[in-house]
Parts: sequence; C-alpha cells; structure tokens
Amino acid sequence: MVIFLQEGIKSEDMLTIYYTMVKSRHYEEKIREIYLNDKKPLFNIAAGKIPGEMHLSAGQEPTAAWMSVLLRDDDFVYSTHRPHHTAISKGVDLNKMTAEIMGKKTGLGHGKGGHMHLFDPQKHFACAGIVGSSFPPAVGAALSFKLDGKDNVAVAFGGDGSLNQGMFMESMNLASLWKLPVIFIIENNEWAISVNVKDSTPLIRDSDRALGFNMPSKYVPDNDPIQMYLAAKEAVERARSGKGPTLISIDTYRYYGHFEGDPEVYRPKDEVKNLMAKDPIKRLRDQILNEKLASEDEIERLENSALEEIDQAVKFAEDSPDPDGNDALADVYAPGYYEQEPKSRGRKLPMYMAISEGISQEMEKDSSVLYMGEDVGVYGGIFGATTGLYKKFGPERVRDTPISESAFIGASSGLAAAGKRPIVELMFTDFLGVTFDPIMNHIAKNYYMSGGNVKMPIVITTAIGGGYGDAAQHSQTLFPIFAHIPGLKVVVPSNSYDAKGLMISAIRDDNPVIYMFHKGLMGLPWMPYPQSSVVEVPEEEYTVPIGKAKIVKTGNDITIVSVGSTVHMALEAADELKKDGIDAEVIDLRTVKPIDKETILNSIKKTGYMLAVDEDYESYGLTSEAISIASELGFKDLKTAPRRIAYPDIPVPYSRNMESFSLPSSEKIIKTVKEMIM
Ligand SMILES: Cc1ncc(C[n+]2csc(CCOP(=O)(O)OP(=O)(O)O)c2C)c(N)n1
Ligand SMILES: [Mg+2]
Repeated sequence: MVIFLQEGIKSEDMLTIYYTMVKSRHYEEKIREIYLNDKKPLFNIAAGKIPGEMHLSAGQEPTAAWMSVLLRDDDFVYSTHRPHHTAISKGVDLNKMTAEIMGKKTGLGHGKGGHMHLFDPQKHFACAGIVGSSFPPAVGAALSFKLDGKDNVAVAFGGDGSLNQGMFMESMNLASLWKLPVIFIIENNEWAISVNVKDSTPLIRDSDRALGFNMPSKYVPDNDPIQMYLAAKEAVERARSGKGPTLISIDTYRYYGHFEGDPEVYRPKDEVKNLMAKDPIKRLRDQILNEKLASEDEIERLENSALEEIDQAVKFAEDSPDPDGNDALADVYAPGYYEQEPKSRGRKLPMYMAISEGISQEMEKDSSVLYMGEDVGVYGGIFGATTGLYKKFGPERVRDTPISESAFIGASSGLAAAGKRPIVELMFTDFLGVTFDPIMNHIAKNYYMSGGNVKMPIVITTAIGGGYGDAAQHSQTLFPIFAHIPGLKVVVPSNSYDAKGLMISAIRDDNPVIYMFHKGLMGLPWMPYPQSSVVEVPEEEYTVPIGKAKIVKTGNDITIVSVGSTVHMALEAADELKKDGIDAEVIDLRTVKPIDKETILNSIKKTGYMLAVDEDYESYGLTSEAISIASELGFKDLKTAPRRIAYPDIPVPYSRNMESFSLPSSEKIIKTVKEMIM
C-alpha cells in the first residue's frame, strides 16, 4: 500500500488502470487471432474477417491507461494508426469499435473508416493513419475549450516517428503560445517501422523537444504505468486550471511487428522476449498484490470481466451485417439546405468589403464562428477579407496566427469537432503545399470516415490568380487540386454580390468549403480590378446557393463557361461578339465543386456550342471537367467539339509580356468563338 499512498493514488484508480491495461492486451490478442485466421496465403491482407493492415499495440498499454481515470467523456483524444489501447482507455464503445474493425455496418463509421480511422463522437475520440496528424486537431479542440472557458483537455498521441514531423513542431508552438489545454504524448517504442529512434532523432530524451517551445515536459522511463499516471495527472491538472500544455514522452514497446505480417528483419530476435520479461501488466499485477490492493481472486475476476466484454464485442461484430457496396456512396457530404433571399438591392461594394460584411454578420449572429490566419487581425487580411473584424470582435475570434499553416488549418478540424465554425485563411493558394494533409486527409474525409457522425463546418479562404506579375509561387489558381478531393466544396465568386452570399452560405454549410477569391477581383485600391466585379450588395444577410451556376448573360449562339476572373473576360467578349452578330450565353459557375452540370447542359441544348474558359492550368483542370460534362452528357446537342481556353501547362512567368501572353483574355475568347462558329 505504501507506494500508492505516498503518491496519492487511490487504490480503485490503480485497479481501473490495471483493468484497462488487461482489457487492451486481451483485445489485441483477440483481434490478432481473428485477423490472422483465414489469411491465406500467409498474411494476405485482402483475406479473412478483418480487411486491411493491422497495427497492434500490445505492450504499449501504460501510455494510455491513465485516461480511464483522469479523463472525462467530454475531453478529446486524437490518436494514431496504432490506436486500440488509446480507444479502450478513453472508453470508446467496444462493440461498435470491433464492428468497425471488421468493416461492419454497425461499426463506428459504418465500415468506412476501419481500424486506423475510429471516430466515437460520444467519447470524443478520433484517430488517423497519417503520422503526426493527431497534433493539430488537438490544438483546435483545446482552443475551443479555452475560448469557451471550459476546463476540458485535449490529448494527442504520436509515436517516436512523429517527433520530427512539422505538424508536431507547429502544434507544440501554437499550444504553448496560446497556453492551450493540450497534452502531447510521445509513445516511444523505439521503432518507426524499421527505423530505430536513434537513427531518426538526435535527442537524449524526446521530452527535450519541449524546451524549444518553452513548454513543461515529463519523461517516463521503463513503460511504467504508475509514473505515466503521475505525469499525466500533473499535466491534466495543469491543463484544466488554464496553465497550458505539457509534453510527456514515455519509453514503451510493442510486442508485435509494425503491422501483422511484418517480417521484423530490423530487430533482434530476442528483443521482444527480453521486453516481455518486464511486461508492464505483470509488474502492475505484482505491485497490486504486494500492496494488497486486491487479492488474486479479485484480480482474476477483473480479468474475466475484461475477457467477457471482449467476447461480447466480437460476437456483436461477427453477428452484424456487412454494408452493401453502394453504401460507399453515402456520407460524403453532410446534408443541410438553407436559402435566405435578399430583401434589398443594397449599395455598390467592392468584393473585399462584401466578404468582410458577410463574415461580420455571421459572427454577430453565431458565436461559434471565428476567423484565423496570418495578418487577419489588425491588418484586416492581406487582401482585405477581414477588414474591420478585429476591431469589432477582438483578438480571440479574429486570430492572428504564426506562419504555421499545418497547425492552424489542421486545428480547424478540432475546432469544428468541438462545435465551432472556423474560417481559416490560407493567404495564397500557392502555399497549399505546406498544409495539404489536414485539408485532404482530415477536413475533407472525417465526415465520411466517421460514417456521417463528425461534421466539419469549416471555411478555408484563399487568394487565387495572377495578372499582376507575382510569378510562379504567388499567382496560381489550383481549383482542381481541391475539387478533386471528395468531401470538399469549392466556391469562386466573381463579383461582390456573390462574394457575400457565397461566404454566408459557406459559413452555414456543414461541410468544408474552400472559398477561393481572385485577388484581381477584390476591388483593392492597390490592384486593378474590373468595374463589373463591383456590384450592388444587399445590406442584410442572404445566401447564394452552393452548387448553382448563374447565367450572367443569356444568348443563343454559343455557351461560354467561365468562373472568377474569366467571367469578366467572357462578358467583355460577348459584348464585342454582338457586333459580329454572335449572341453568346455566359455562365458564371460560381461553384467549382459540386459543378452545376444542369445549367451547362441546358445551355448547350440551346446553343449547340461550348467554350470553357479558365485561368487555371489546362491539363486535368476545370476546363477538362466542363468539356467532359458536355461531351459525355450533352454530345447529341453539340454541333462541333467543345473547346477551351486555359492557362498553358507552364509555371506562371514573371515578366509582363510573358504573363499576359499566357493568361486567358477577351481577345482569345473572341478569336476562338469565331473559329468555332463562323
Ligand atoms: C506522414 C506519414 N508518413 C509515413 C507514413 C507511413 N508509416 C505509417 S506508420 C509509420 C511509422 C510510425 O512510427 P511511430 O510514429 O514511431 O509509430 P509506431 O508505428 O511505432 O506506433 C510510417 C512510416 C504515414 N502513415 N504517414
Ligand atoms: Mg514508434
């Protein structure tokens, strides 16, 4: 009893930790048995009751078991590709988790996520298969707690392999900077697949990483569940009392291979045997007996009860139906339709003011809306999208961030899961490269992988386009990179009316919306813009439906499909073409994804010709998509092959002549239209 009393640990807590560890261990052994059964030929991952890869965590139980006594259901946990012990420790529904692992309809994600992508919204647990990706969403959830004055904590797990990920460093920095209630846990099992931590990380102790972020840390040696509990207790208390984050690193070990089937050529054969000799469960059991916290019989009863729970969960999963093939099509986008018609015509505003007005009105109405990004505060955004918001809503809700796009854009998924409606600004779309993982693999897919249980109401605003000599890294458009990813919506306003309405729609949408504004349409005093982008904007709130194109000029002779900047070129061209007796119809797509096929097809039914015009690269781009819609679904209505004007497949050049040579223009449109129909 002495040790426990000295440390101030309640005996029932120790027994709960023991129970959790035993349950996790037996669970892994059971899952392994089921997984390996029927894997013929040996380790054929496509065969057997459990699809896919399997990463087991037997041996690592001490890293997580403390959660069973120190965390509440409403605390958040973000875990890794090796998640079962963490899920069990957080109290995730074992029936649904097992069903998910078996790919069943009754699973946590209805069979869409699988063992690396478990989401339990009741227990606020999530995990992911991208190494290092647990950290940004934990920062987001923690930010939400802090903003709401709650005493919750968010816990993020990562392996030794995640120690050198940018997402980890950026998240540590944000958490420390903003004093967020996050606990970062590094489970150092020495191996990242076959790479030993000595060959990846030049640190004496992983916890030393915290020094660079002015963050307190704890190092737990020897896979010790009690030391881990004590370290975590301090970290949880620190977080709950508003003192900020802690990094805990624990030396742990995994008994099985990186995945089931791993030939383990990289580690000495006797390593596991030596590790098992100091098994943490056995050690804790001995300690409990020595301290007389429970008798042998009581311990046996605990173990049997864990086994029973597991058997029940396996039975539930095995008895559950498989999903049908076409169930795959559900849960890509959250439903929800709203329409708010404008009541007045309003006054003329440039696009940047229309955008900030829309955001401002939504922020006033809905306290869950907040805006984060670089220079979005006092500065009002490099392109003015947040003009006036900082003054009105203050630094908490209009939040300047360090240049850490992975962390703050990644944090938006945690904010959304915790009930916020974040808007995050990627200053230039060209910077997408440093933050694509959170967008592509988490924000876009969490709703689907969770079987429609975790919504991601996030707006990512980003500036697009060239025409002002900013060259190859600040002038791109890149619609298709976003539009290609299921789960994302992509909107592109061409004028101030649409800009405000689409922004309000995007904020209210329960799905992630990429809001792409063209710099040359914003109406900024220091950048030329077409007068036709400055139109009347109603003062009150209204929506522009996402997924609905607009015919901005009706005509009978040819359909010009355009978006953003090219709408203005198309309108100018249509005016000129009139002089030659050509009556062009101009479609402003307004939404790139989902694209409005109906409006395109109805138009070509009338005109028989289609020209798609876009400022993005030609190959695999928006113009390719428009042409494929016309050819595949409207072929019978076409009098000649559809054509396109797009950016040539070259990086954007700097010098004026070269850039204007490459950009679409009204002259190019006029010339192509005449070639097509005269
Ligand atoms: C960003 C990323 N890079 C590489 C991988 C492939 N991969 C999956 S697990 C893993 C090793 C991870 O090691 P560690 O973080 O120590 O976790 P452990 O497997 O030891 O639990 C690698 C390289 C991945 N999933 N994500
Ligand atoms: Mg590892």
